[in-house]
Amino acid sequence: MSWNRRRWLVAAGASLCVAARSQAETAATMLTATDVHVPGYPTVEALRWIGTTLLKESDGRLGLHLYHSGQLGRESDAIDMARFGALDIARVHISALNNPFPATQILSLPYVFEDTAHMRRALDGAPGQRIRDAFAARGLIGLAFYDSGARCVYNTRHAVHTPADLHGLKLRVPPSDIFMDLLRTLGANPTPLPYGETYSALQTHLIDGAENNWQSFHTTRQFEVAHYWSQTEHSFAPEALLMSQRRYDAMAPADRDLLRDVVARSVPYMRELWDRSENASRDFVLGHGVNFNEVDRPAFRHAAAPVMERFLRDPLLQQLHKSIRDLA
Ligand code: GTR
Repeated sequence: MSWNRRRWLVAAGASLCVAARSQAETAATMLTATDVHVPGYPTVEALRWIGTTLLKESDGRLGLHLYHSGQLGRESDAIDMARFGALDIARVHISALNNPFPATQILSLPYVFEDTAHMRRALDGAPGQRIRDAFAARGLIGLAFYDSGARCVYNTRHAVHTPADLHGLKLRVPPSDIFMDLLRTLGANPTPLPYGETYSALQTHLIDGAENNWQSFHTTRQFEVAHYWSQTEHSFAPEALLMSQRRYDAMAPADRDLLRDVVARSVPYMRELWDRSENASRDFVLGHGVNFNEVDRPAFRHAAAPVMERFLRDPLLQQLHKSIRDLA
Protein backbone atom coordinates (compact mmCIF):
# COMPACT_ATOMS: atom_id res chain seq x y z
CA MET A 1 0.00 0.00 0.00
CA SER A 2 1.38 3.43 -0.88
CA TRP A 3 2.47 5.79 1.87
CA ASN A 4 -0.23 8.31 0.92
CA ARG A 5 -2.95 5.71 0.99
CA ARG A 6 -1.74 4.50 4.36
CA ARG A 7 -1.75 8.06 5.73
CA TRP A 8 -5.24 8.56 4.34
CA LEU A 9 -6.44 5.38 6.04
CA VAL A 10 -4.92 6.43 9.35
CA ALA A 11 -6.66 9.82 9.07
CA ALA A 12 -9.95 8.11 8.16
CA GLY A 13 -9.54 5.69 11.08
CA ALA A 14 -8.87 8.61 13.37
CA SER A 15 -12.01 10.47 12.35
CA LEU A 16 -14.05 7.28 12.72
CA CYS A 17 -12.77 7.01 16.29
CA VAL A 18 -13.66 10.60 17.01
CA ALA A 19 -17.15 10.11 15.50
CA ALA A 20 -17.71 6.92 17.51
CA ARG A 21 -16.57 8.71 20.61
CA SER A 22 -18.84 11.73 20.20
CA GLN A 23 -21.92 9.54 19.57
CA ALA A 24 -21.30 7.41 22.61
CA GLU A 25 -20.39 10.34 24.80
CA THR A 26 -24.07 11.23 25.22
CA ALA A 27 -24.30 8.15 27.42
CA ALA A 28 -20.84 7.38 28.80
CA THR A 29 -17.45 8.80 27.96
CA MET A 30 -15.96 6.10 25.77
CA LEU A 31 -12.22 5.70 25.52
CA THR A 32 -11.19 4.22 22.17
CA ALA A 33 -8.70 1.35 22.09
CA THR A 34 -7.10 -0.78 19.41
CA ASP A 35 -5.55 -4.25 19.16
CA VAL A 36 -4.41 -6.32 16.18
CA HIS A 37 -5.66 -9.55 17.75
CA VAL A 38 -9.03 -11.25 17.44
CA PRO A 39 -11.69 -11.68 20.13
CA GLY A 40 -10.68 -14.45 22.51
CA TYR A 41 -7.00 -13.46 22.41
CA PRO A 42 -5.83 -12.59 25.96
CA THR A 43 -4.90 -8.97 25.17
CA VAL A 44 -8.31 -8.35 23.58
CA GLU A 45 -10.10 -10.00 26.50
CA ALA A 46 -8.09 -7.92 28.98
CA LEU A 47 -9.17 -4.73 27.17
CA ARG A 48 -12.78 -5.87 27.20
CA TRP A 49 -12.48 -6.57 30.92
CA ILE A 50 -11.12 -3.05 31.43
CA GLY A 51 -14.13 -1.68 29.54
CA THR A 52 -16.78 -3.53 31.52
CA THR A 53 -15.05 -2.90 34.84
CA LEU A 54 -14.73 0.82 34.08
CA LEU A 55 -18.43 1.06 33.20
CA LYS A 56 -19.42 -0.76 36.38
CA GLU A 57 -17.14 1.09 38.74
CA SER A 58 -17.81 4.56 37.29
CA ASP A 59 -21.59 4.01 37.46
CA GLY A 60 -21.82 4.18 33.68
CA ARG A 61 -19.79 7.36 33.21
CA LEU A 62 -16.66 5.85 31.63
CA GLY A 63 -16.32 3.00 29.16
CA LEU A 64 -14.11 1.69 26.40
CA HIS A 65 -14.78 1.09 22.71
CA LEU A 66 -12.42 -1.52 21.30
CA TYR A 67 -11.34 -1.83 17.66
CA HIS A 68 -9.92 -5.36 17.59
CA SER A 69 -8.52 -7.55 14.78
CA GLY A 70 -6.41 -4.73 13.37
CA GLN A 71 -9.48 -2.73 12.25
CA LEU A 72 -7.47 0.46 12.63
CA GLY A 73 -4.41 -0.86 10.82
CA ARG A 74 -0.85 -1.48 11.84
CA GLU A 75 0.61 -1.14 15.31
CA SER A 76 2.96 1.64 14.16
CA ASP A 77 -0.10 3.62 12.99
CA ALA A 78 -1.88 2.99 16.30
CA ILE A 79 1.13 4.42 18.15
CA ASP A 80 1.04 7.59 16.01
CA MET A 81 -2.71 7.93 16.43
CA ALA A 82 -2.38 7.69 20.21
CA ARG A 83 0.45 10.22 20.23
CA PHE A 84 -1.65 12.72 18.32
CA GLY A 85 -4.78 12.11 20.38
CA ALA A 86 -6.85 10.47 17.60
CA LEU A 87 -6.95 7.23 19.59
CA ASP A 88 -6.94 6.87 23.38
CA ILE A 89 -5.40 3.46 24.07
CA ALA A 90 -3.09 1.36 21.90
CA ARG A 91 -2.22 -2.23 22.77
CA VAL A 92 0.94 -2.95 20.80
CA HIS A 93 3.89 -5.32 20.86
CA ILE A 94 7.06 -3.90 22.35
CA SER A 95 8.90 -4.49 19.04
CA ALA A 96 6.77 -1.73 17.45
CA LEU A 97 8.21 0.67 20.06
CA ASN A 98 11.87 -0.32 19.79
CA ASN A 99 12.84 2.32 17.24
CA PRO A 100 11.04 5.40 18.68
CA PHE A 101 11.67 4.42 22.34
CA PRO A 102 15.20 2.97 22.71
CA ALA A 103 14.66 1.97 26.37
CA THR A 104 12.16 -0.65 25.17
CA GLN A 105 14.88 -2.40 23.16
CA ILE A 106 16.09 -4.24 26.23
CA LEU A 107 12.79 -6.13 26.36
CA SER A 108 13.13 -7.46 22.81
CA LEU A 109 16.75 -8.55 23.03
CA PRO A 110 17.46 -12.29 22.88
CA TYR A 111 17.75 -14.38 26.02
CA VAL A 112 17.42 -11.42 28.40
CA PHE A 113 14.78 -13.28 30.39
CA GLU A 114 15.10 -16.80 31.73
CA ASP A 115 11.40 -17.49 31.58
CA THR A 116 7.96 -15.91 31.99
CA ALA A 117 8.30 -15.62 35.78
CA HIS A 118 11.54 -13.64 35.38
CA MET A 119 9.94 -11.37 32.78
CA ARG A 120 6.96 -10.67 35.04
CA ARG A 121 9.26 -9.83 37.98
CA ALA A 122 11.24 -7.39 35.84
CA LEU A 123 8.16 -5.70 34.37
CA ASP A 124 6.53 -5.37 37.80
CA GLY A 125 9.73 -3.99 39.30
CA ALA A 126 12.12 -1.09 38.79
CA PRO A 127 13.17 -1.93 35.19
CA GLY A 128 9.52 -1.96 34.07
CA GLN A 129 8.85 1.38 35.74
CA ARG A 130 11.88 2.97 34.15
CA ILE A 131 10.85 1.85 30.69
CA ARG A 132 7.27 3.01 31.21
CA ASP A 133 8.52 6.46 32.22
CA ALA A 134 10.32 6.74 28.87
CA PHE A 135 7.02 6.91 26.96
CA ALA A 136 6.31 10.40 28.33
CA ALA A 137 9.02 11.82 26.05
CA ARG A 138 6.70 11.38 23.04
CA GLY A 139 3.19 12.05 24.21
CA LEU A 140 2.34 8.64 25.62
CA ILE A 141 1.61 7.12 29.00
CA GLY A 142 2.80 3.58 29.67
CA LEU A 143 -0.24 2.11 31.39
CA ALA A 144 0.88 -1.52 31.66
CA PHE A 145 2.82 -4.41 30.22
CA TYR A 146 1.15 -7.66 29.27
CA ASP A 147 2.63 -11.10 28.57
CA SER A 148 3.47 -12.24 25.09
CA GLY A 149 5.13 -15.56 25.88
CA ALA A 150 8.26 -17.00 24.34
CA ARG A 151 8.76 -16.30 20.65
CA CYS A 152 9.82 -19.37 18.67
CA VAL A 153 10.55 -20.14 15.03
CA TYR A 154 8.09 -21.99 12.77
CA ASN A 155 8.25 -22.74 9.08
CA THR A 156 6.89 -24.70 6.12
CA ARG A 157 10.08 -26.58 5.22
CA HIS A 158 11.83 -28.51 8.00
CA ALA A 159 12.56 -28.78 11.71
CA VAL A 160 15.09 -26.30 13.10
CA HIS A 161 17.43 -27.78 15.74
CA THR A 162 20.48 -25.51 15.51
CA PRO A 163 21.10 -22.05 14.05
CA ALA A 164 22.64 -23.76 10.99
CA ASP A 165 19.15 -25.10 10.14
CA LEU A 166 17.97 -21.50 9.64
CA HIS A 167 20.23 -20.98 6.64
CA GLY A 168 18.20 -20.28 3.52
CA LEU A 169 14.91 -19.79 5.42
CA LYS A 170 13.09 -16.58 4.66
CA LEU A 171 11.38 -15.67 7.94
CA ARG A 172 8.92 -12.87 8.61
CA VAL A 173 9.88 -10.60 11.52
CA PRO A 174 8.00 -7.64 13.02
CA PRO A 175 9.26 -4.31 11.64
CA SER A 176 11.98 -3.68 14.27
CA ASP A 177 15.74 -3.34 13.79
CA ILE A 178 16.39 -5.75 16.67
CA PHE A 179 14.35 -8.56 15.15
CA MET A 180 15.96 -7.99 11.75
CA ASP A 181 19.42 -8.05 13.28
CA LEU A 182 18.66 -11.05 15.50
CA LEU A 183 17.25 -13.32 12.82
CA ARG A 184 20.01 -12.32 10.39
CA THR A 185 22.69 -13.02 13.01
CA LEU A 186 21.12 -16.39 13.76
CA GLY A 187 21.51 -17.25 10.07
CA ALA A 188 18.02 -16.75 8.61
CA ASN A 189 16.90 -14.37 5.90
CA PRO A 190 14.57 -11.94 7.76
CA THR A 191 11.71 -10.13 6.02
CA PRO A 192 9.84 -7.39 7.93
CA LEU A 193 6.08 -7.54 7.33
CA PRO A 194 3.04 -6.27 9.23
CA TYR A 195 1.47 -8.92 11.43
CA GLY A 196 -1.74 -9.10 9.40
CA GLU A 197 0.11 -9.97 6.19
CA THR A 198 1.97 -13.01 7.51
CA TYR A 199 -0.60 -15.69 6.73
CA SER A 200 -0.95 -14.79 3.06
CA ALA A 201 2.83 -14.37 2.72
CA LEU A 202 3.21 -17.95 3.98
CA GLN A 203 0.51 -19.20 1.66
CA THR A 204 2.01 -17.57 -1.42
CA HIS A 205 5.56 -18.70 -0.43
CA LEU A 206 6.79 -15.14 -0.19
CA ILE A 207 8.23 -16.36 3.13
CA ASP A 208 9.08 -19.83 4.51
CA GLY A 209 8.13 -19.08 8.07
CA ALA A 210 8.04 -16.61 10.91
CA GLU A 211 8.58 -16.41 14.67
CA ASN A 212 5.98 -15.75 17.32
CA ASN A 213 4.16 -17.24 20.33
CA TRP A 214 1.72 -20.19 20.42
CA GLN A 215 -1.39 -18.03 20.60
CA SER A 216 -0.53 -15.92 17.53
CA PHE A 217 0.44 -19.04 15.57
CA HIS A 218 -2.91 -20.54 16.49
CA THR A 219 -5.34 -17.60 16.18
CA THR A 220 -3.95 -16.40 12.82
CA ARG A 221 -4.25 -20.02 11.61
CA GLN A 222 -0.67 -19.95 10.32
CA PHE A 223 -0.34 -23.50 11.69
CA GLU A 224 -2.43 -24.66 8.70
CA VAL A 225 0.45 -23.70 6.41
CA ALA A 226 3.61 -23.96 8.56
CA HIS A 227 3.98 -27.44 10.05
CA TYR A 228 7.32 -27.18 11.87
CA TRP A 229 7.50 -25.47 15.25
CA SER A 230 10.95 -25.25 16.91
CA GLN A 231 11.12 -24.15 20.55
CA THR A 232 13.86 -21.51 20.21
CA GLU A 233 12.44 -19.12 22.88
CA HIS A 234 14.72 -16.44 21.47
CA SER A 235 12.72 -13.50 22.86
CA PHE A 236 10.17 -12.83 25.59
CA ALA A 237 9.36 -9.36 24.21
CA PRO A 238 6.11 -8.36 25.98
CA GLU A 239 3.07 -6.30 25.01
CA ALA A 240 2.53 -2.67 26.04
CA LEU A 241 -0.68 -0.83 26.83
CA LEU A 242 -0.20 2.84 25.99
CA MET A 243 -2.43 5.83 26.42
CA SER A 244 -2.53 9.16 24.66
CA GLN A 245 -1.05 11.74 27.04
CA ARG A 246 -3.43 14.38 25.65
CA ARG A 247 -6.47 12.32 26.43
CA TYR A 248 -5.15 11.35 29.86
CA ASP A 249 -4.46 14.98 30.77
CA ALA A 250 -8.00 15.94 29.73
CA MET A 251 -9.57 13.40 32.11
CA ALA A 252 -10.89 14.32 35.55
CA PRO A 253 -8.39 13.27 38.27
CA ALA A 254 -10.87 10.77 39.74
CA ASP A 255 -11.31 9.11 36.32
CA ARG A 256 -7.55 8.92 35.87
CA ASP A 257 -7.21 7.18 39.22
CA LEU A 258 -10.00 4.77 38.39
CA LEU A 259 -8.47 3.96 35.00
CA ARG A 260 -5.02 3.36 36.53
CA ASP A 261 -6.53 1.13 39.18
CA VAL A 262 -8.59 -0.93 36.72
CA VAL A 263 -5.62 -1.31 34.35
CA ALA A 264 -3.40 -2.48 37.22
CA ARG A 265 -6.00 -5.13 38.10
CA SER A 266 -6.22 -6.21 34.45
CA VAL A 267 -2.60 -7.41 34.58
CA PRO A 268 -3.14 -10.47 36.83
CA TYR A 269 -6.40 -11.12 34.98
CA MET A 270 -4.55 -11.14 31.66
CA ARG A 271 -1.76 -13.35 33.03
CA GLU A 272 -4.25 -15.98 34.07
CA LEU A 273 -5.82 -15.91 30.61
CA TRP A 274 -2.37 -16.04 29.09
CA ASP A 275 -1.23 -19.15 30.94
CA ARG A 276 -4.44 -20.97 30.11
CA SER A 277 -4.53 -20.01 26.45
CA GLU A 278 -0.86 -20.81 25.91
CA ASN A 279 -1.49 -24.44 26.81
CA ALA A 280 -4.74 -24.54 24.86
CA SER A 281 -3.17 -23.09 21.70
CA ARG A 282 -0.20 -25.44 21.88
CA ASP A 283 -2.46 -28.47 22.34
CA PHE A 284 -4.71 -27.31 19.52
CA VAL A 285 -2.01 -26.86 16.89
CA LEU A 286 -0.18 -30.04 17.88
CA GLY A 287 -3.49 -31.85 17.52
CA HIS A 288 -3.70 -30.44 14.00
CA GLY A 289 -0.52 -31.94 12.64
CA VAL A 290 2.17 -29.45 13.68
CA ASN A 291 5.56 -31.09 14.39
CA PHE A 292 7.19 -29.84 17.57
CA ASN A 293 10.87 -30.04 18.44
CA GLU A 294 13.16 -28.76 21.18
CA VAL A 295 16.32 -27.00 19.96
CA ASP A 296 19.94 -26.82 21.03
CA ARG A 297 19.22 -23.71 23.12
CA PRO A 298 22.85 -23.09 24.23
CA ALA A 299 23.78 -22.98 20.52
CA PHE A 300 21.06 -20.37 19.87
CA ARG A 301 22.12 -18.31 22.89
CA HIS A 302 25.70 -18.42 21.67
CA ALA A 303 24.77 -17.45 18.11
CA ALA A 304 22.64 -14.53 19.38
CA ALA A 305 25.40 -13.15 21.65
CA PRO A 306 26.80 -10.67 19.05
CA VAL A 307 23.38 -8.94 18.92
CA MET A 308 23.47 -8.46 22.69
CA GLU A 309 27.00 -7.13 22.50
CA ARG A 310 26.05 -4.60 19.84
CA PHE A 311 23.04 -3.26 21.73
CA LEU A 312 24.70 -3.33 25.15
CA ARG A 313 27.23 -0.76 23.99
CA ASP A 314 24.49 1.73 24.85
CA PRO A 315 24.88 2.74 28.55
CA LEU A 316 21.10 2.95 29.13
CA LEU A 317 20.54 -0.57 27.81
CA GLN A 318 23.52 -1.77 29.82
CA GLN A 319 21.99 -0.43 33.07
CA LEU A 320 18.59 -1.86 32.26
CA HIS A 321 20.16 -5.19 31.38
CA LYS A 322 21.93 -5.36 34.72
CA SER A 323 18.79 -4.52 36.67
CA ILE A 324 16.85 -7.20 34.79
CA ARG A 325 19.54 -9.83 35.19
CA ASP A 326 19.71 -9.07 38.93
CA LEU A 327 16.13 -10.33 39.10
CA ALA A 328 16.85 -13.60 37.27
C1 GTR B 1 2.33 -10.78 18.54
C2 GTR B 1 1.89 -9.52 19.21
C3 GTR B 1 1.30 -8.58 18.22
C4 GTR B 1 2.19 -8.36 17.01
C5 GTR B 1 2.85 -9.62 16.56
C6 GTR B 1 3.94 -9.40 15.54
O1 GTR B 1 2.87 -11.68 19.46
O2 GTR B 1 0.93 -9.81 20.18
O3 GTR B 1 0.98 -7.40 18.87
O4 GTR B 1 3.13 -7.40 17.25
O5 GTR B 1 3.32 -10.45 17.58
O6 GTR B 1 4.81 -10.24 15.45
O7 GTR B 1 3.87 -8.42 14.81
